Amino acid sequence: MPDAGLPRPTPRPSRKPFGKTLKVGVVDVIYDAGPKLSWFDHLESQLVFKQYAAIMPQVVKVWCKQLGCDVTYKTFYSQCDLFTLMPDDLDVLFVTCCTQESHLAYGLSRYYQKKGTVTVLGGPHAHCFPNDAQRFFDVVVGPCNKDLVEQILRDEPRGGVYLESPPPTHFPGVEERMEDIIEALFYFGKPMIASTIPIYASVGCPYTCNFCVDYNSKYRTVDTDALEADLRYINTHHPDATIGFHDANFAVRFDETMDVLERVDNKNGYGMGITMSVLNTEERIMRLKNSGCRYVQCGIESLSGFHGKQGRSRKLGLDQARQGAQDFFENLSSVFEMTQCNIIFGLEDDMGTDLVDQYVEFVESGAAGIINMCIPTPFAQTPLYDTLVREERLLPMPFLFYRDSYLSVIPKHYDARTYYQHMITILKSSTSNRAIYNRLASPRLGGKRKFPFHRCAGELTMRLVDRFQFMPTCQRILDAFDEPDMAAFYAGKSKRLPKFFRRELEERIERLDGLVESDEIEYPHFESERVSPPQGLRVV
Ligand code: B12
Ligand code: SF4
Repeated sequence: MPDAGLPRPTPRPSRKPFGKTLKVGVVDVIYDAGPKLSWFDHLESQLVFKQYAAIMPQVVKVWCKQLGCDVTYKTFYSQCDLFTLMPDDLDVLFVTCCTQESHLAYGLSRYYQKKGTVTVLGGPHAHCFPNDAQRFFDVVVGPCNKDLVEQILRDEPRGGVYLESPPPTHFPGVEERMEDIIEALFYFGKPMIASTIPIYASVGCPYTCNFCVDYNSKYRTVDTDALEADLRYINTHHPDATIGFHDANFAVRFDETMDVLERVDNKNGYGMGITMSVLNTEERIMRLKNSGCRYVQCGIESLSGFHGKQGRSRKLGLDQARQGAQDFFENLSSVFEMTQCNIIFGLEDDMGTDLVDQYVEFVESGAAGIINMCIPTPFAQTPLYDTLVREERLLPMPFLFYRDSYLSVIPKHYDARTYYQHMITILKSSTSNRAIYNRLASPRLGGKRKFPFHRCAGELTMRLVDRFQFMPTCQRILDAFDEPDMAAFYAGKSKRLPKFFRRELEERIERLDGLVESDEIEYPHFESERVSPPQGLRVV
């Protein structure tokens, strides 16, 4: 059952419930490109990371405005000095960030605390590592609705408290968020080729992948009337913009979501992430295409556990799994302009060189478009994190290394040096002559390119990033294994951060001098293993 029956809060008239007009800031700290930016970093920040703006900070901004506050909302993607984004005289500052940017969020919080502002952290990092964040913020929030925001604005709590509420049953629509969408995602007030308008058709996910924060979330489609209103608004006012569905897993209730897109006769292009098992018929794939879908992202996660993603109970041999993935993506990328395949190399079932060979074959076959190769990251509040703590395979890496290229865990079946060697082999294959030829040559010449060359720009960029950013960083880390402190750290014999990482840590936090001590970032407060974690609530 969709939750169309859930009560919608009655809109409240604008008022001043806090005795005065509170000055409030909302900052989405998206990306730290480091202290010195090359021209490529500038370009990447503008075209890629700017587009990572989240929906929830915009929602919080709308709520604060409805509560009569004077609110400034900004995103930070390394486009300027973080400390000049906001007015200086804020009463309350809301910040959100992923774990890899938490050092910047911490610095920003201290900067405003010194001015007397109450600082609040919500979002992915607050969800995963509240204990660590409580050292730097006055308030850290988990699930959060408008009443909780109102409570924080009224009480202005301090001292690192943790607060949570039931999640919202309704999100402000695109029309209410539009000025923030323009601020965050458009260029000079207009949508450009990279611009998206982010919306939800659902929140949560009914699947239970052990590395994912959504493994135990409750899946809910948003009110179909609200989705319809959003789509009609976008089609009428911004027909050239691309819609970005920020659902953890799009259209799990496939017919229900498609019915809305079809009812609206959606003409805007859209992109989303979806589970392979949902796309199990040709009819579904064509329904997606005909409703405007241009970009599809699917997670294989691992060829070792591939059968699960396809909704099969029988475990496949690696060769069969690779062939299955290849067939699936070949079909997909002949229909959609842009496809992305997410792989996490080094999950618990991954082992041996056969797996690496199969990934190389898969990548070079040119079947998938963008290959998003990830390193397992130990986000807390997940079963994988609990296992890593229990088995003492969680390395004491500072959170700013919870990003591409940096391994913060001891993989179950690879030592770190071998792991990096394999990762480099796979990354190299994504820009090998064979991969480029298979992917970009037209079918006339034996390749698999179905769309005009200029439509492959996104994919080419990602492959160049792999070759010239991701892979060289992996190579530098691999080379550093010759330093004894590095080898000892990755063997779990020393907890001291190797000099190689300390140098980068110091470079990155130099900008936070006088706000955070390097020790505070170097030694995060990790969450402990949960003894009886909440069970998955599978609602499909
Ligand atoms: C949509 C999405 C994206 C989109 C949009 C970015 C975004 N931040 O939303 C795109 C594709 C761009 C993206 C990119 C990335 N993502 Co992402 N993404 C998600 C996803 C699937 C949904 C987020 C969402 O909107 N959920 C729905 C909302 C309603 O639920 P919620 O997030 O649980 O929020 C509740 C509370 O946390 C709170 N809340 C949330 N935000 C805020 C903000 C404030 C101010 C307050 C007060 C409260 C509050 O209220 C909500 C309602 O109760 C999540 C998975 C997940 N479930 O969160 C991953 C997730 C957030 N992504 C993740 C990661 C790692 C990334 C990348 C770093 C990947 C990469 N290597 O490039 C980038 C970086 C993005 C960035 N800098 O923000 C991780 C973050 C883990 C972490 N602790 O850091 C997650 C959790 C997935 C995972 N691995 O488990 N992502
Ligand atoms: S299917 Fe995707 S969103 Fe759902 S639990 Fe697995 S990884 Fe997370």
